[in-house]
Amino acid sequence: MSRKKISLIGGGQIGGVLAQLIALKQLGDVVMFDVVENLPQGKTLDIAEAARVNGFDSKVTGTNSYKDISGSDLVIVTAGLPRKPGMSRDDLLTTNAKIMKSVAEAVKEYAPNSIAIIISNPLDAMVTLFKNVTGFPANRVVGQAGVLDSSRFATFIAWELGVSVKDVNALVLGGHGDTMVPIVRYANVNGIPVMELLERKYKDKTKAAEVMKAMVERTKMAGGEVVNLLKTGSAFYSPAASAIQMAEAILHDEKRLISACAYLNGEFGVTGYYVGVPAILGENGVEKVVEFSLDKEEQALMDNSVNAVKKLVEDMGRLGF
Ligand code: A3D
Repeated sequence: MSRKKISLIGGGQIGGVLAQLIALKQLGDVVMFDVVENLPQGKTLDIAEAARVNGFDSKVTGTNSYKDISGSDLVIVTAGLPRKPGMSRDDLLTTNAKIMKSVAEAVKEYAPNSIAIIISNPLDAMVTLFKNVTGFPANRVVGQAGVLDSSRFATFIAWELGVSVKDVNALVLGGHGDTMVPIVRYANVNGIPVMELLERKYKDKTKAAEVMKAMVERTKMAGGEVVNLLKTGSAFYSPAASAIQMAEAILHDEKRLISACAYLNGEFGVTGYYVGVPAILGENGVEKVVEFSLDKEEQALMDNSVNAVKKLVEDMGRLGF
């Protein structure tokens, strides 16, 4: 049985961590593409030369030629500029739409049967553009955002409660922007509602609600918090790890139910847009969008987030994409 072929489009910060994680986990062979001459070759040579020490057999190679992604099973796209302090993800729209269009055209030509995970920002618009340009069926194009946003929310909850993050379940839905929707009602530690644990900790409902509100706000702004600290780019370890969880679900047909930016066909009352929702990921990519009832407040937040995604996609249309 041959190993899976995983192509990384973009060999920057996230691309580099992706390549290393794929090799360490032996998910398949890696081809890293970038437009910068010698960058993907250098990065992958460095990673490959650690194979003896890390004990992996995955081949990790770099290229500036799209021909080399031919026959990929999975493509992960990080091509595009990251944010700098003071920028919103939406400020990247014009530059990254141009890049994403060229990437999608190449993937359509050289890897027409692949499943694609998109990471480039502004995420919801970039996934939409990739799907429109490739014409791939919706199940084969998915965006990474919700896994990371949910992981950030879970991390803050674990720190606050002094419990292992492994026992925290926290789901973040909606667009990957400041309007994202952390679902407080279902956040739990091994089944015990986080709100109850906070109320017991503070013996005060108002204080517990304030602490939760602060964690929700920090989750929504978590990407910006890292950008402000790094100054020269955005988060890359955690976005890469999050995409790897999705890649594993797909390559190992795990049927994981995770938050993913998936194409909606009436689910959650939305048709024709990519939005962060609970989805089952398996060998066919997005195998199912899983609906559940939102309460009034959650629905209002979701509507607000969906409207932000719609506006972003309309802006992209006005730019000619
Ligand atoms: P960076 O380190 O700048 O890497 C991007 C790479 O894309 C660079 O190596 C560029 O040379 C390359 N590139 C530029 N144009 C092209 C092209 N036409 N074809 C192929 N490659 C090209 O950025 P990064 O890796 O830190 O981030 C990559 C993207 O992910 C950015 O758009 C970020 O905003 C985004 N991002 C998304 C999340 C999500 O959770 C959705 C999180 C963090 C970053």
